[in-house]
Amino acid sequence: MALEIATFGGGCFWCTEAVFQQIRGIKSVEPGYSGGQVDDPSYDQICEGSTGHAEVVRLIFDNAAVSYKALVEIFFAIHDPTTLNRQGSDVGTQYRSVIFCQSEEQKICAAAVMADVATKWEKPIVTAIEMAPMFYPAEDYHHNYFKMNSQQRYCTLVVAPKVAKARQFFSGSLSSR
Ligand code: MHO
Repeated sequence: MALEIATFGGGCFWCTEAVFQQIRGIKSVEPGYSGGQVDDPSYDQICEGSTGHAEVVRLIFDNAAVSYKALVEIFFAIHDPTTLNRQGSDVGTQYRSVIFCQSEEQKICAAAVMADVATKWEKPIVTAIEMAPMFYPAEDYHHNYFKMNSQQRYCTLVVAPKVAKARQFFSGSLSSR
């Protein structure tokens, strides 16, 4: 077993956290901010949209149990990679589609999956693939947000359908936890 890090920005991190928490082989999912120019940003600053940071999740996974390629495939399946700085009604650079890589190998793998995914979309894919910059963990109340706030409106309307879709598409990869 070797632990590896993967970082994805696919819109609101309440969604991406809840999805990746379902997947076998992922040891931890941490929501946070990355890719901007402000040190230790707060959620309020992120919401203003001028920090340059994206909402991301940083995963620690066992690459003997789940491959990086499989995680990139899940990432592309659970968000819309064709809408620039936007996921549904969430608009702003904090919602951009981005893969922050730890190594040249991850970059090559992410680019290969993206090229494959591109054949399935009519519109061009706008996902950025970059080397991972500094990661800032989000405030505690964003951790396990969907689990803790499943009745909140955004959770029932936006997060729950994404989790359900992921459970359906990736039923073979679900964690038993
Ligand atoms: N539009 C949503 C986004 C939440 S997400 C953590 C809200 O403001 O509730 O950016």
